[in-house]
Amino acid sequence: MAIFVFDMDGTLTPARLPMTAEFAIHFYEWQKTHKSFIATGSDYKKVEEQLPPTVIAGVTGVYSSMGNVLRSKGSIIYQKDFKAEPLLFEKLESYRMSTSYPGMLYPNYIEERVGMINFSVLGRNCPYTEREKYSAWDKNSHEREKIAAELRNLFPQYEIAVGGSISMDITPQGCGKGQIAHHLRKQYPNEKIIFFGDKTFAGGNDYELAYELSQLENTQVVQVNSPEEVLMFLKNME
Ligand code: M1P
Repeated sequence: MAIFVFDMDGTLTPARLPMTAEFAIHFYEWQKTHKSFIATGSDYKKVEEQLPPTVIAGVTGVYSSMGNVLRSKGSIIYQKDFKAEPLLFEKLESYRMSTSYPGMLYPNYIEERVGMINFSVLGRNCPYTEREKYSAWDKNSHEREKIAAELRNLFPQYEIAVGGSISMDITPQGCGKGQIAHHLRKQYPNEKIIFFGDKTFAGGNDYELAYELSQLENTQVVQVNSPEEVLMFLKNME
């Protein structure tokens, strides 16, 4: 039996929004006959906000915070803590102070999650319209890419993944999303592992997981652009 692994934002749900009822109905039916996992950079609180309890109950496991926490059927299977050095925080503060983004900034710009830090110059507590505004500005200014490149130089001990639309995920080396590939392979040495993500290309926050899987045998990576595409692929795979 194949093991299906799904990114959450942009793959099972629109970015930072709940799974649509229509998607949930089809996906829940599909889950009854397939083994699946969630693999997300978000923390578990956001998984609970975005996925219906039926869908969460239907997966074998949820890797959250870039795979630094694994839950299965409500229990924590493992969790990897990490405390970043003060110099990193100072640097993040300085990016927030010196941004040339012309719009308003919001609180919660350094979010410490288990095993990782999520950094957003804009601030995570922004309204959805402001998220879209910053994201469009960032596409032209490349602010996040520039910050990430500088951080990679200054702190080679960390992995920096420019993930969703407004932020980047910072983890110790080896503790990014790629770790999920190896953990799954240990649990399932012989099964085919199929991963669906919306950012599996270089620079995307699914890339590390897609890349590590591509180095293993009997794996498949499916790049999708929406939850609708996921359903289409699942249907065609029957
Ligand atoms: O797509 C996953 C990403 O979703 C959020 O990113 P953003 O808020 O920038 O759209 C974050 O939870 C991030 O950690 C995660 O990787």
